[in-house]
Amino acid sequence: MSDLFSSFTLKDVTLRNRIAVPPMCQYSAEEGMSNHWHRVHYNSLARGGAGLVIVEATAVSPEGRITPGCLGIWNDEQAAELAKIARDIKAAGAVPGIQIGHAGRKASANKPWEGDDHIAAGDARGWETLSPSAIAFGNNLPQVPQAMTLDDIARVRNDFVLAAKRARDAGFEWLELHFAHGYLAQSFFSVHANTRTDQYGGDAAGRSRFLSETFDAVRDVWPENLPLTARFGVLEFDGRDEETLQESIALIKQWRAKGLDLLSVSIGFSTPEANIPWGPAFLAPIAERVRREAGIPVASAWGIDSPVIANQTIEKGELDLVMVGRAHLKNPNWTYQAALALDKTAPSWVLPAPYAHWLERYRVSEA
Ligand code: FNR
Ligand code: 531
Repeated sequence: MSDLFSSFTLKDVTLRNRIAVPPMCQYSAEEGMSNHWHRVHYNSLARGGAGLVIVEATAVSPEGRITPGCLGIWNDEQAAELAKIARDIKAAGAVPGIQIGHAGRKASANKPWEGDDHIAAGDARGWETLSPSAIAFGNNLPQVPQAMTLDDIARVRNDFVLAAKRARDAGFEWLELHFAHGYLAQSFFSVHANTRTDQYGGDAAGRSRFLSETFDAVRDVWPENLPLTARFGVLEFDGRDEETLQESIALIKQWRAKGLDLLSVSIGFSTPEANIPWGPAFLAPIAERVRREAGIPVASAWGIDSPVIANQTIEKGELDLVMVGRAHLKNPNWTYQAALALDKTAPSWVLPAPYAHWLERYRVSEA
């Protein structure tokens, strides 16, 4: 039986355990460029022992950033700096992953700690947003986006392809497409955001066309031997959840057949009216259903910060991989502490030789 500290192999990539750091925006970039903060942040997470560290939502184009502080991968200079982060993560023994995305109608926002709302009209820091239809997200993000033309759709799809190529060439070994959380791709899928009457709207096939075409185009350029994954909001908690879940699972099955290697099960966040039943590991049973019905390995996050619960989700076969987000911000050594809490002997990836020698020969107290 697998547990939290079993290794996990997907394609040619083996993670040293089942713990992943999910993408978490730092809102600390300028013009999409990473800097010393990103190096320190990702190094500490990788050194902490997780098997996989996924770099935060990285925009495929300038207008695809959530805030002016978001990372980008639309030019070679950005990719060259990101390559250093990929190398650092790998040097610390974790697999370097990256999430690429487009924020759609949630773009052009202030940083969360500076309001989390749209940048005011007329402020030069802001920009026009894009979405399948001209529908704003709600009172907090009231800017009405432009409904995308067919040319816009083709261009953004191609931006994903260019971003995937740059991520590949920068040394990332795990790619996650951001198809979740009410950003552009999720908006195409969502009945709350997509009222188009052309081939990109309407029934489930129409609302999933942008996602599937983007997936196919990225599949063509991402190496066969490396994991290609997506994060997707499989439901909204908006009262029509069974219908959305069934549509989602049917779609994931199609992507699985075309080469999706793992799905990170998440929430749609396409409507401010959702009633989300927050609680420890509340999404794990839904992820298990996706795993079983779509026949695909799954990861999931959301309130899995107790080592015992994290381990249970793996042992029960709910998840293949546990995403531990905010708990890693509190404690980048979460994995080491989880190993101690679960009575696992400290593995070499937690105490590499340059540390273990000193700690074993000249024993220091556990306190
Ligand atoms: C996030 N989350 C997130 N999700 C995502 O898909 N891409 C991203 O870039 C981000 N950015 C982000 C920033 C910050 C500061 C937080 C707290 C969260 C969501 C994140 O990956 C994770 O799903 C949630 O934090 C829930 O997991 P935890 O924190 O309960 O373990
Ligand atoms: C969603 C979130 C909601 C509530 C608590 C924590 C996280 N995330 C989504 C993120 C950005 C920050 C908020 C992305 O997917 C980029």
